[in-house]
Amino acid sequence: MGQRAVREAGALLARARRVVVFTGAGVSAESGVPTFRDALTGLWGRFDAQRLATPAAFADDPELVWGWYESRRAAVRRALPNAAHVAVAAIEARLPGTVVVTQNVDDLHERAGSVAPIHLHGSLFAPRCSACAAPAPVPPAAEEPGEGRSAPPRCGRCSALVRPGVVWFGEALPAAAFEAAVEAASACDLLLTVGTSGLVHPAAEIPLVAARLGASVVQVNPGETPLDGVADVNLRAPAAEVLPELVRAAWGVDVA
Ligand code: BV8
Ligand code: ZN
Repeated sequence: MGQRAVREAGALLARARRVVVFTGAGVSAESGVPTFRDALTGLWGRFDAQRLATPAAFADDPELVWGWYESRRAAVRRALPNAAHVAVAAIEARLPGTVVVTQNVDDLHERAGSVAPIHLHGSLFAPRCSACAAPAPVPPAAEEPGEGRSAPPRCGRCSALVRPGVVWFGEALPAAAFEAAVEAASACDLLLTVGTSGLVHPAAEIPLVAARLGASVVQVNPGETPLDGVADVNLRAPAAEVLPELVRAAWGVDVA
């Protein structure tokens, strides 16, 4: 990784007083959780995520969609947080008041020690009733997580189908989560955007809110994104490799 860019980003982090860390699927890639665009490896290779992650797909074939989320939950349960998640938790520990905003529906930030990440797109671990929205129990880890269709449970209160607790395409983001994320982005002096293609709205607005209000922006992504021109520093490297380098450059601290 270009050491000059890491030093520059480290200086911004060392000076920062209020940090927002904005993450996408790329932060979990090195934990073996496929990014959204390739979330369809294996059986799912023949489906389009953007078609499956919709209310219409669930209405049309609840067992197919529930089975897809079951298999993604099983993959996350098998995964471990990687050094990027640990580095994010280290930033929070060093700078209380750091706000983590994630588009991910996995729980790897929490398992790495992040206190209360804002989940803009919900969570694999918060199923709810599709009719009365009552929270439903998280299904236990199946011995042999199926890689196929699976019948969603029924709501204990109204017997309607239980649905994944995620935000599907065409659905509004949870207002409280989005407002909290906009508020944090408006008040930060540094926004670190990690592992997101920046293509899904309105979540993709969050880094722009921070930049517009004068915050510095550091981007971590091996690939190009629409944020390339917005970022003050682009760290073109995998997150698990460069986030520990960034923390070391800022504070001389070694992430476990
Ligand atoms: C809404 C939960 C309206 C489900 C997700 C045209 C223009 C603009 C917008 C739209 C449009 N047409 C439709 C829309 C709206 C749509 C949208 O934005 N579509 C896009 C595709 C154009 N948005 C919506 O529908 C949203 N709702 O608009 O509602 C409304 C308003 C009011 C009232 C009613 C309705 C809802 C969007 C939420 C969808 N749900 N997830 C699930 O997970 O199954 S989105 C899902 O995809 C993820 O949560 C994530 O947000 C997104 C994928 O993005 P990333 O996380 O960035 O992941 P991706 O795979 O794309 O990229 C990975 C990146 O990591 C890459 O850049 C890669 O280079 C990098 N990387 C890889 N390895 C590493 C790495 N980086 C670092 N280290 C590595 N090792
Ligand atoms: Zn119900």
